Amino acid sequence: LGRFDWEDALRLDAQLTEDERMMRDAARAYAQEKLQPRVIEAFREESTDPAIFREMGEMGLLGTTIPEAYGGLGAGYVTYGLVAREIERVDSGYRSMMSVQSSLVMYPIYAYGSEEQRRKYLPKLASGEFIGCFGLTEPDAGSDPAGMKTVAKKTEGGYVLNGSKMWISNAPIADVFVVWAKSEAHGGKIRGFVLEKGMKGLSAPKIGGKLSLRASITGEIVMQDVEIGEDALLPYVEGLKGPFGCLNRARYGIAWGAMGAAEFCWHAARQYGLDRKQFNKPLAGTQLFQKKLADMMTEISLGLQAALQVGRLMDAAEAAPEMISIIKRNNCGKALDIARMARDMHGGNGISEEFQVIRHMVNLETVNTYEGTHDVHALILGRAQTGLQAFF
Ligand code: TGC
Ligand code: FAD
Repeated sequence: LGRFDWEDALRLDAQLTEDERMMRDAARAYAQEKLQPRVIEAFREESTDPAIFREMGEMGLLGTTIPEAYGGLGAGYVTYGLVAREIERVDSGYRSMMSVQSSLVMYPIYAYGSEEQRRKYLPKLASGEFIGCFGLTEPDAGSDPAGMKTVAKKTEGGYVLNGSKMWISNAPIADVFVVWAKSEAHGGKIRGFVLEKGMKGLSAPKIGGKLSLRASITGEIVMQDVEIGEDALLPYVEGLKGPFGCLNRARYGIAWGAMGAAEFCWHAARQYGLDRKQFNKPLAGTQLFQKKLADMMTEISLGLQAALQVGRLMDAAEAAPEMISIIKRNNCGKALDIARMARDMHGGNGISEEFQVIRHMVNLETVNTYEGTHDVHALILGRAQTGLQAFF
């Protein structure tokens, strides 16, 4: 009979390659040594240090799956997932900064961009010299991005963009904006455009007062007669499958990341229960406490196995979007439940920034909502098995 390691219950580690383990360990060391010491203050002050992008770039954490020729790491999706898990073990906001840059900005430029666009943007995005953002959501189009109002009108040498985007990660500090708009010249179809900071008519005001994901800056993108050349159009994709192709990758990374945040909360609750005595014995020695720890261990072990399986299928180019909906939805929902449970198990200390579980808890509210809400992924999965769409 085999040995049981409570921290790696289903032996995820043994299912990884040497290279995957190495990259995971490097990401863990960076996250624990460089991100962990600044996160409590960053969250309290609602401040985002742009230097984090350059640090992540140096570590090879930006564009993990983008080929080396464009400054990426040329690694697989399991590696990308492992990195997301380590970063989000510290804070969902830091993972958000990393996954927007990698999956929502570098990926579309790589997959849908011209060779000139790839060469112009990818190496600087990979090094963190450029910060990127992805504008799909609008004030009146969230779960239903097809309802977007942003339009691109054809001009002689290019396009003029008008519209506004809402809830955009990284936007106020971004150099590069991947923006989705309905293009009149393409029959009203959704097309992607790459905008740059400083363009006339383009602004990205910060959204203040967030009580979740405070270490990751979020903004609007306002476009008032922004004139761009033909070379700003992403030439090789048309329709909603453009942004969804990016979202598949980011949602997959979130499924791993949410498990990292959950693991932090689980480990913290376990340790707290071992250290804290009430009624003359450690809390961890009570049945209710142990039942909660057992639930946490079980859900995290299953969630990680599912994410690994989808990652292997992504590396084999065989993953379906519905598989990604299963793991994004379930892992985010379970991580949120686990964070709430860990908060409760810490008693009064659970609401203090020092113990960190409440920060993870409020962050996971956002993670459960963005990139397709928990319920929107349920509708995707309901449609997949009944053939009936229940969105409207
Ligand atoms: P529907 O009719 O289902 O599809 C329209 C077209 O898109 C294609 N498609 C996909 N392609 C690739 N991958 C996917 N996952 C795809 N899903 C759909 C589909 O084949 C079709 O193509 P075509 O060629 O036939 O036109 O579209 P619908 O309008 O009915 O959509 C419904 C729904 C709910 C599935 C969709 O709109 C949805 O997923 N809504 C959620 C919106 C969302 O996820 N927004 C995310 C914004 S970005 C963000 O949150 C970043 S936060 C990042 C961070 O900080 O970490
Ligand atoms: P709505 O779509 O209005 O949904 C509200 C509620 O109604 C939800 O509970 C939802 O599940 C439910 N609902 C919606 N439709 C249905 C239906 N048909 N049936 C039943 N229930 C339904 N977007 C970007 O483009 N880029 C980013 O970088 C980005 N970063 C973000 C960062 C943060 C901090 C946050 C909070 C959001 C970010 N988003 C980003 C936006 C995010 O993707 C949207 O908030 C999300 O898709 C939900 O859209 P909404 O907020 O408009 O909610």
